[in-house]
Amino acid sequence: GVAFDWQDPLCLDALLSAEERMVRDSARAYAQERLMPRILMAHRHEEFDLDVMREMGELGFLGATIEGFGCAGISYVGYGLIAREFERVDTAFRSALGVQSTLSMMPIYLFGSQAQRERYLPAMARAERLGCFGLTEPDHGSDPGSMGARARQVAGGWRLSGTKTWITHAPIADLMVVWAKDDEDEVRGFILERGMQGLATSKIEGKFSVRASPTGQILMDEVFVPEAQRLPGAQGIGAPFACLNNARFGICWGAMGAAEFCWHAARQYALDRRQFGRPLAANQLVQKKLADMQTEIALGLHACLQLSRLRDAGRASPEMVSLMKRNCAGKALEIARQARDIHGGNGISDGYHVIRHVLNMETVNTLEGTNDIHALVLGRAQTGISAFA
Ligand code: TGC
Ligand code: FAD
Repeated sequence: GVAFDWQDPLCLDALLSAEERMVRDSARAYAQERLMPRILMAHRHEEFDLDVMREMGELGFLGATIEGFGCAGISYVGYGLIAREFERVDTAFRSALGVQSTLSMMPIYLFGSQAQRERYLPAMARAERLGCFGLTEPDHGSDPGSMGARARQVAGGWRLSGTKTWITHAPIADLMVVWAKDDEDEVRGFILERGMQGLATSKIEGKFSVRASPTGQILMDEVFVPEAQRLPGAQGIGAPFACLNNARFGICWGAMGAAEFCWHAARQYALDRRQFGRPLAANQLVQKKLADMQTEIALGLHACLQLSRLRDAGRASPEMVSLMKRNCAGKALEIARQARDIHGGNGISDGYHVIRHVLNMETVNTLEGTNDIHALVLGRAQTGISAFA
C-alpha cells in the first residue's frame, strides 16, 4: 500500500524544490537550536535579545526576498518556510523577521531612491540597523486610510506630526518607515531616524501576547524630515497596503508553524499522559481533536504553498492574501486552544509552551488586518458591496 506520513499527510515536502528544502532546513535548525532555548525566559520576562537579529542577518534570513543589496533573493515560498520555522518557536521571532524584511526593507526597496536603497538595505540585511513600520494610530487601526499623521512641506523637506501606536520594534528601531498625509491629503512614506529632533518612542507595557517582542509608540512633534528621507515612489494608501500584502505571507505560514507545534505537542502529551488506566490518546474525543488539527494544518499549508507559488508567478491578488491570512490565523488560534485543553492543567504552565502560542495567536488574529476585516474584504469581492463604511 501507499505509505501515510501523519506529519505530512498530503506530501507537502515533495512539492518543494531542493533549494526550498535547504532554506527550510537551515531555518529549522537555527530556530530549534538557537531560538527555542531562549524563548521561555524571554517570554516570561518580556525580553528581546538583539543578538537574535544579528544572527538572522548573518544567516541571510533578513530581506531574503530582495534581489541584490546584500540580500539572498529567494522566493516567497522560501520566505514562508522561514516564517513557519520561526513562529513554530514563537510569534516574536516571525515578527522580528517580518518587520525587518517585508515592512521596513521592502518599502525602501519598492519605493525608495537608489541612494536610499544603497544606504539602508545592506546594513539592514546585516541587522546593523533595525527598522519598524508605523501605520496604525491610536484612533485609526483597521481604517488607516483615515490616519491623522500629517506631513507639511517646508523648505528642504517636511515637518511630521502625529502618533503611531502598536508598532512592533518601535522601542529598539534605529529607523522608522512612517506613513503620513500631506497637505493634499495624499499618503506619503518617510524614513525617520532615531535622534531626529521631536521624535520619540515609548514602550507598551503589560502585553499578554508576543511578550518577547518589543512593541511601542512613535511620537512625532514637528519632526523635520529632509526631502532625501521621503520615499519618492510611495504615493497613496496603496503603498503601505502593498507592503502589508508581502508581510501577510509571513503571517500565513507562521501561524501554521505555531499550529504545527501545538498539534505535535498535544499528540505527544496525549500519548504520554495516562488517565483511567490508558493514554489520553486512546479516547475518541482526543483522537478527533488531533484529526481536526492535522486536517486544518495540511489544508492550510498546501494553500499557503499555492498562494506563494502564485505570488512568485506574479498572480496573487490582495483578496487571495486576505482569504489565507484570515483562515491561517483563525485556525491556528483554534488549534492552539484545543492543544492547551489536551494538556489539562499543565497546559496552563509556560513550560509546555502551548499557552504561549494561544496568547500569541490572539495577536496574530488582530494584526495586519483583523479576522473580520479580511472577511469584509472577501465579502466585498464577491458581492460588490463594501461593508466598511
Ligand atoms: P480601499 O478603498 O479598498 O483601497 C484603497 C487603495 O488601496 C489599494 N489597496 C491595496 N493595494 C495593495 N494591496 C492591498 N492589500 C490593498 N488593499 C487596498 C486599493 O487598490 C486602492 O488603490 P487605488 O489606487 O484604487 O486608490 O481601501 P479602504 O480604505 O477601504 O481599506 C480597505 C481595508 C479595510 C481592507 C484596509 O484598510 C486594511 O487592510 N485594513 C487593515 C489595516 C491593517 O492591516 N493594518 C496593519 C498595520 S501593520 C501591522 O499590523 C504590522 S504587524 C507586524 C508584526 O508582524 O509584528
Ligand atoms: P480596531 O480597528 O479598533 O478594531 C476593533 C474591532 O472592531 C476588531 O474586532 C475589528 O475587526 C472590528 N472592526 C473594525 N472596523 C470594523 C468594521 N468596519 N466592521 C466590522 N468590524 C470592524 N501596526 C503597525 O502599523 N505596525 C506594526 O508593527 C504593528 N505591530 C503590532 C503588534 C502587535 C502586538 C499588535 C497587537 C498590533 C500591531 N499593529 C501594528 C497594529 C494592528 O495592525 C492593529 O491592531 C490592527 O490593524 C487593528 O486595529 P485596532 O487595534 O485599532 O482595532
